[in-house]
Amino acid sequence: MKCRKCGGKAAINMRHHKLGLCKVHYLEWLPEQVQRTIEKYRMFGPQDDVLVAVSGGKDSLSLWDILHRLGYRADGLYIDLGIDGGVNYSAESRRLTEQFAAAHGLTLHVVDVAETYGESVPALAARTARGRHKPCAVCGLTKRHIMNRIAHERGYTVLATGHNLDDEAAVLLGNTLQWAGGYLRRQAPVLEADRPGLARKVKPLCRIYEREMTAYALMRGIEYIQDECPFAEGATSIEYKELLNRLEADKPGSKLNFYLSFLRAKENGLFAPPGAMDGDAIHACPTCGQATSAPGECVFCRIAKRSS
Ligand code: Q46
Ligand code: ZN
Ligand code: ZN
Repeated sequence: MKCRKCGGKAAINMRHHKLGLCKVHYLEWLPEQVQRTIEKYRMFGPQDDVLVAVSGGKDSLSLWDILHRLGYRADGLYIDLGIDGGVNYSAESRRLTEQFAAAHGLTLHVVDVAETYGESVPALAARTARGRHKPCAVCGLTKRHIMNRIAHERGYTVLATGHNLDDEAAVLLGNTLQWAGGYLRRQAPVLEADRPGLARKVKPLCRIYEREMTAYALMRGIEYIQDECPFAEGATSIEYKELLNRLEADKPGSKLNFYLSFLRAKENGLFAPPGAMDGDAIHACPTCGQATSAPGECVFCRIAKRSS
């Protein structure tokens, strides 16, 4: 396999694009793809202040690296969830994130959940019915809350996350299997701010295969946390990813096609609500001001209050 650009030895072969590239040209090609995604879905421009949610994993660190290489103003946000699980997951991912920021001279905000709200995510979750099995529900809620808060307080206009194509396709498969209309309607490369003054959420890697992100991180020499969060084990999304991988192995491009056809179908009105939008019941939480559909205070504020 040869590089299509220079004829040298290809470092990666992307069957779905029928494209082989050497290291030099791959490291040029991938940021171009991300730039095209940013433009196609009108995610943000050079005038925006972007906050990248960084977990210490390959996707978010590479996203931060790419945005920086593309010349965007992008700062990082690391949320220390206080997850140990025997592998010191949070401590190690935090160390790697701080190391990356320091090496590239980038601005990183760190929010330590236990320091800020009195308890780590697993401890917060243990107090609620939601936390009976896994802390993921409370974890997701907490991350969303903190991302919105920091973006708002520090004046970022855009919040970028490192979800790649495999992530998005797996979520899409899960939602499709249940015909979860509300979720299908909301799944998109761009989520507009739920209130004026809040940041819009964007996923610049939504068209990039997970395998392509791993290759990028390795070729750029980015040191990232390889362990998954210990609570991710057994998640159905992992099963869906494996299913999609089997499909992809048989028919290269299936994953991308599944996701892009969904976006096109949606553009053509497939999931347009018949009447009122389901966002009608949304109001501002009286405590933190963020949008919520819960009656009265938002669920996060209720959980946080119980621990303090
Ligand atoms: S939600 Fe659950 Fe993740 Fe939080 S507790 Fe770990 S697996 S990190 S994306
Ligand atoms: Zn080349
Ligand atoms: Zn609230």
